[in-house]
Amino acid sequence: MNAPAFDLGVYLVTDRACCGARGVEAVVSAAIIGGATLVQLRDKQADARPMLALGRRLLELLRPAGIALIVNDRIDVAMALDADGVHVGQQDLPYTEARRLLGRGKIIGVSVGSDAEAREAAGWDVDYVGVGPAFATATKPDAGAQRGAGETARLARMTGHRAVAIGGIDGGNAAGLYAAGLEGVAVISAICSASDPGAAARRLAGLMREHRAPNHGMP
Ligand code: TZP
Ligand code: MG
Repeated sequence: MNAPAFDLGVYLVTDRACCGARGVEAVVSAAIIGGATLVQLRDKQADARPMLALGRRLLELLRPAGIALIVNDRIDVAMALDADGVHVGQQDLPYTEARRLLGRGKIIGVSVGSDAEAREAAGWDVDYVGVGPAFATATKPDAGAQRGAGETARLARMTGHRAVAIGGIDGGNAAGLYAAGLEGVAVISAICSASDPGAAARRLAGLMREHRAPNHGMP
């Protein structure tokens, strides 16, 4: 069984602190209506059980909308949820172990932040890469130096995989990433910290429609 279809275009990565008192579900709901195309459950602090519970609630919102749910780091939680896939970073289980656990039927994304990581990812049969940080971000203090749109797109191309940019992206700079050839933009604060998350997602979706290249699905 092949991994489910997915669109990296407007990739919402959740953050409980950024979503605040309104809660992650309310933000995800608004973002779906606004035009988010993919959602990642990311919670570095949560224990497995509350993360599982939140994931179940998110699946109830996402399944009817036909939007895939990716789980960050936690392959065990992804499997328990029967989520659509996982995103693994450089300190998480390596890609080959993730694939062995999940099989071909799930989406696996990996983080790429350097030429060496791009070359390594090029040798894996990943479903997508997340490349960054594209711009300066306060959300992940150890993200490293910003690369800018051209450099982010170069790294993405090196991998030969479908690619999403991440880090410091918002309605003010997303157009350049789409125009540079990225299939999508992954955002935390631009949507989760927005006073109107639905409007923030709508703006990004509009930029995607206007600026994304017809042959965006790298390679
Ligand atoms: N990985 C690289 S930068 C980053 C992650 C998870 C943080 C992105 O957050 P924001 O608020 O969209 O800059
Ligand atoms: Mg990780």
